[in-house]
Amino acid sequence: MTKTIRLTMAQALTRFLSRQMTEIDGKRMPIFGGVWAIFGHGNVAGIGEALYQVREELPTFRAHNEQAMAHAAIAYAKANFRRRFMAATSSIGPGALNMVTAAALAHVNRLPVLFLPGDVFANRLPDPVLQQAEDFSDGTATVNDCFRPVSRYFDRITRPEQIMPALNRAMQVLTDPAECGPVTLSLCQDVQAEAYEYPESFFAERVWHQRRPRPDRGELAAAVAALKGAKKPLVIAGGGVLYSQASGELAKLVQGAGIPVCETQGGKSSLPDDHPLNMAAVGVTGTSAANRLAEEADLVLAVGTRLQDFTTGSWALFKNSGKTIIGLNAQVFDAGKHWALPMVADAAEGLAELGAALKGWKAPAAWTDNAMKGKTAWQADAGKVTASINAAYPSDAQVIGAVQRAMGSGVILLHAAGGLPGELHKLWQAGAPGSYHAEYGFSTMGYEIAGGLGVKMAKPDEEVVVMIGDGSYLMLNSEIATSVMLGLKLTIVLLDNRGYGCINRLQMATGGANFNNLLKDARHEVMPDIDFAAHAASLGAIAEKVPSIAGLETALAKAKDNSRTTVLVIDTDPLVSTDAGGHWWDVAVPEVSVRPQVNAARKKYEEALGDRQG
Ligand SMILES: Cc1ncc(C[n+]2csc(CCOP(=O)(O)OP(=O)(O)O)c2C)c(N)n1
Ligand SMILES: [Mg+2]
Repeated sequence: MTKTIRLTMAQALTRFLSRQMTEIDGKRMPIFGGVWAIFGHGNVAGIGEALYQVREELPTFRAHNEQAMAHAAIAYAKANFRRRFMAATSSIGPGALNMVTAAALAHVNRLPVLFLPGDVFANRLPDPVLQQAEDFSDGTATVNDCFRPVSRYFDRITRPEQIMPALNRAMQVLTDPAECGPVTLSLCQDVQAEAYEYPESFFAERVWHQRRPRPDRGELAAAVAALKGAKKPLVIAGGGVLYSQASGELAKLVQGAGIPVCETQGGKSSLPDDHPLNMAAVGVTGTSAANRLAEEADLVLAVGTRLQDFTTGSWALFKNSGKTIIGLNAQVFDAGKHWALPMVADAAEGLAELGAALKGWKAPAAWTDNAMKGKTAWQADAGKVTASINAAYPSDAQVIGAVQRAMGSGVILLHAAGGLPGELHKLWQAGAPGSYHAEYGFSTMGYEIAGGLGVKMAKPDEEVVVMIGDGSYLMLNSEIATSVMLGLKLTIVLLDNRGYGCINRLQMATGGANFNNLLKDARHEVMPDIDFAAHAASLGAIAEKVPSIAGLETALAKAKDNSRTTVLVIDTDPLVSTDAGGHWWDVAVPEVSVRPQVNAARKKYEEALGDRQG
C-alpha cells in the first residue's frame, strides 16, 4: 500500500517546494530561497495558510507591489547564477497581472522564477468572483492566460492531484540551462483548499544538480576547424558564461590562444575589466576597443549570448563579409542564430573542450597586440569622461566615475533602464564574475530597487549599489521600505535629470521635437520639483541630496558604514552622454514628416541601413 498523507493542494505545493534542495560548493541547501507573497482573497486562505505551515523551512516575504516582489525573486536567481530561485504568489486579477511584466523580464533574460497567481474558481459556482474578467464566449479564459506567452511552462491547476505532474515539470524547466525561465502555475482558488491523499514519496527530499551538456563531436570538430583557420578571432561573452560559471575556462582558452574578448550587458564581468584581453563592452553601448575588432573579426565565437540588437548593432557591426560565427550555447535556438555554426553545450564544458582541441594554436600575434593597444586607447578616453569635475549638472559618466572611485570594483553594481545602462556598460570597471548586474534584456524601468533587494538576499555579505534615474525611481520605489524592514541594506544612487533623459536624446537624434520626455517639455500647470531625498526618507531610508561629484564621493564613503538602505540624490545633465565608443542602432525614423529635422534624420537612417549585413 502506498503511504499517503491528506493535504490541501496548497499544503502539498508548499511542502514540496520546501523539500527541493541543491548543492553549492558541496553544501546542501534548499533550492527555493523563499516565497514572495501579497495576499488577497485568491490566495490568502489557500496558499497563505499553507505557507504559514512551512514558514521555518521556506520563508515568506511580504512586499508592497507584486511586480516588484517578482523583480526581487528574479534578481535573486540571477545573483545565484540560476542555482537557487524563489517563488512569487499573488491573489487573482490585478495582483496576478502585476506580475506579468516581471514574467516577461524573466522570460527574456532566461531566469528561473516560479509564479503562483491565484485564479478563479474551477467549479465556476460563484462566478463572477471579485476581480474576475468574464469572457462572453470562452468559459476557460481568465486574465492569467496573459502569463502563457511569457512563461516557459504554464499550467492551470483545476484538480488537487494535478499539482504533482505540474511540479515535476516545473522543476525540470527551472533547473534546465536551456529551457530555464519563468514557470506559472495558476492556482484556482477553490482547488488550493481542496484536500487529496498525496503519496508520501512526493515529499521526499530531492537534490537538483546543474546539468552541463558536453558538445556534439561533429559540432566541436567544425568549430575547432573554423577557429584554427581564423586570422582575426573574437569572443563575445554573454550571460551564459556567468550562469555556467565558465570564467576560468574562458580565461584559459583566450590566454592560450591570444583571442580578445568582448562582453554583452548580460556577460559583463565574465572577465575582470583589467584583464588584458578584455576589450569590455561590445555593440551599441560598446567601447572603441571592442567595436573596432568586431568590425574586422573573421571569426566570432559567441558564448552564451542571445545576440540581441544592442550586441550586434542591429546586425551592422560585424562588417567582415567572410566571417564565421560560432554559437556556443546551451539553447539550440540561440546557438544557430544568424546562420552560426552551432555548438550546443554548456559554456564551461564547451570552452574547455575547445581549449583542449586548440592547444598550441595561437591567433596571429599582430591581431592580439593590436587589440591590447586599442584597449589602452579606450581606457584613456574613458578616464577623460569619468574624471571628477565641479559642475552644477554633471554627466552620468562623471557620476559613474565618482561611484567607482568611492566604492571600487568589489561591489555588486545593479542597473536596468534609462541612460545608465549604456554609460555603465562602457565605463564601469567590473570586478569578480556577477559583480555587474544589468537587467538589459527587457530593460524594465522599476527593476532596480527591488532587484537590488533580491541581490542582497542572495549575497547578504556583499555591498549592493543600485544606480537609478529619476524616471525609474518614480515608477517603482516601494521596496525601499521592504529593504529597511528586512534589514537588507542597499546603497542607491539616484541621478535626477528631471525626466526621461535618454529617450529625449533619442527623440532629438531621430529629428523629433523635445516633447513629452523631460518634465519641462511635458504638458504641465506646475513644474514639478520632486524632493527625492524626503521621499526616500519617508520610506525609512537614510537619504541625502548631494551638491556635487565631490559631495557624492564623501557621502558614499560615509554610507559604507550605514547599516540601513541609503539613498543619495544628485542632479545631473539630461543632455549629455558619452560619445566615445558606441555603434549605430536601428530605430526606425519616419519616411515622411513635416519636420525637416526628421527628413534629414531619415536620410542618414537610410544610409546606415545600407551597412546592415543580411
Ligand atoms: C517600464 C518601462 N517603460 C518605458 C520604458 C522606455 N524607457 C526607457 S528609458 C526611459 C526613461 C528613463 O528615465 P530615467 O530613469 O529618468 O533615466 P534617464 O533616461 O533620465 O537616464 C523610458 C521611458 C522602459 N524601458 N521601461
Ligand atoms: Mg531621468
